[in-house]
Amino acid sequence: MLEWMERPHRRLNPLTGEWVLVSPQRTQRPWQGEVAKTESPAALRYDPTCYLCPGNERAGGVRNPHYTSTFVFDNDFPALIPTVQTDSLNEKDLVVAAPEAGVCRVMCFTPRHDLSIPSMDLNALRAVVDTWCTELVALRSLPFIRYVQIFENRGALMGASNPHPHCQIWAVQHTPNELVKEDRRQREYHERGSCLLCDYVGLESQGERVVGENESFLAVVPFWAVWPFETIVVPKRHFARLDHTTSIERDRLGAILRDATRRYDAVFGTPFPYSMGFHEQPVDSSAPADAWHLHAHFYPPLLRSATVRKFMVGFELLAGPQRDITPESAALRLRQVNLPDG
Ligand code: H2U
Ligand code: ZN
Repeated sequence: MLEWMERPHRRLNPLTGEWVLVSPQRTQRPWQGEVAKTESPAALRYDPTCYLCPGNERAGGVRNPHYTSTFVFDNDFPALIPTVQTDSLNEKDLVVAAPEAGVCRVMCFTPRHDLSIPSMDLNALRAVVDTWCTELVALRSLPFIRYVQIFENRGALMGASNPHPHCQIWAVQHTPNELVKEDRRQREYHERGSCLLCDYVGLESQGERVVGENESFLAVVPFWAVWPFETIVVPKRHFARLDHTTSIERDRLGAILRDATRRYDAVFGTPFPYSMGFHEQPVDSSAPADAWHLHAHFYPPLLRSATVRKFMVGFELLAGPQRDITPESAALRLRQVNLPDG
């Protein structure tokens, strides 16, 4: 591997079949990046102006209950609505459109306005995992739903509209692009006789790209990571969907998410923005269940400090992604960062 760290190369993302350019020679200097403290975490436990806090009125006029754990509601400004239509548009296979139905939900992780995954306790995180599972099962059972995407946008940099800890859940009528790719790649890999991510976990265990782990989950900067500090969280046991987790696995999922996000926050001494979400087997998957391995992706944009982010521009926008800092050095930083007590 060592000689690969000194010359430009490309790496394959086996989950999508896409390549990423890696230019490690541009960052041979050891990293002593500044640790700038900027945005400090929201201090208020309850914010009377927050539309997600318990008892407050939302932008759409509905009042939140005085919830004490997680709280899920239908998005007041949904991107999709559950009306199924059957018409379509196709002019010479060039101007093509099809209707899309769906359900958009918003989920508050906790009534506490000032917390986030890294500062929540394990019991509260367990409630989050349980609620994710309940929502997945309920939404997946709707007859027109083929895929349910849970995602969290954290931080204004990633477009989060509110610091109150929350995520979104979109259930959609057609399997989205990223899932189509992952579905096909996992099916094709499985045709050789084993699961892609089971095999990958085997290769990465205890390795140089590991960020953290517990008995049930591995957090790793994948070999093919595009974003500087991108990670995936993968269960060590094979299963295709979040609600297939056992009780202890749900506790350990909360723990690994907490550990991973605490590491992120410690890297630049700032709440690390990211988009994260789970990838599960789509309802109309082309692959058998033993080909599909649930996982979570974290896509964080920061590169060198709390304010210096990676831009996907130029070559990356027009041709394909590229990175300088290697996944191995990003993993080392995340693994060795000093975590605050707690
Ligand atoms: P983001 O922070 O990821 O944007 O998620 C917040 C969502 O909450 C967003 O989709 C919805 C927005 O439409 N929302 C409501 O449903 N009700 C409100 O009162 C404000 C925001
Ligand atoms: Zn709030």
